[in-house]
Amino acid sequence: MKLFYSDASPYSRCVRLVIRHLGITGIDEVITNPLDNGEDLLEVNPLGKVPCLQLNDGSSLFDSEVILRYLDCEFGEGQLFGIREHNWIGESHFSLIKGLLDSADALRQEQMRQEEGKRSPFWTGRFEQALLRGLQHIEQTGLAMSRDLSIQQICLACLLEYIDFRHGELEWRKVAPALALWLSEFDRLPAMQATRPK
Ligand SMILES: N[C@@H](CCC(=O)N[C@@H](CS)C(=O)NCC(=O)O)C(=O)O
Repeated sequence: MKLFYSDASPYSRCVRLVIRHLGITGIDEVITNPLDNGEDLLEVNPLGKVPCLQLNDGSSLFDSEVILRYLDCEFGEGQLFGIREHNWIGESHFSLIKGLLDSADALRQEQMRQEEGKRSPFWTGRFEQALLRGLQHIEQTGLAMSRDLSIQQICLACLLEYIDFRHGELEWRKVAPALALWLSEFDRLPAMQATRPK
């Protein structure tokens, strides 16, 4: 199998963490800048986005959620997502974190527009507020406190470190101090250190 990923992409990092956590071998990780519009990526994902997992039969899986569910189902016996029918609240927490990843990514796009003098204060503020509100909500659910490693925790760690990487000015630790403490522990995992955004 072949995983198209980029080092900066938090969605790619979630997948790379799961590969390491489940001890999956036989995936060739191919670093790819989606903005280059390389033929290799466009052939497997018409959206031109990473991550994308090409299976051994040539077919491909995207986006990150589909890849994560596939890996958990095929290699993890569902240990990360759990049994869907019985965990609707957990599913919503996953959706919240995924939505926050989208807000952080959209905020990055605003940041890039600033270089062209086209940043929108309205959208910048809206994405920032969504991030702060969402993290405060996650803090209150206590999901980071569970001892069992879940897909929510993996994606949350990727989200928080992506915010630090791209949006250091966002003072999220003030609204979610328990998450900050949790991240400082979680960050010690070898898989976290091996997949730092750059
Ligand atoms: N919903 C997608 C989002 C993937 C995504 O937006 N990836 C970014 C990198 S962080 C990308 O490839 N951007 C290129 C583009 O938007 O054209 C997922 O969960 O995989």
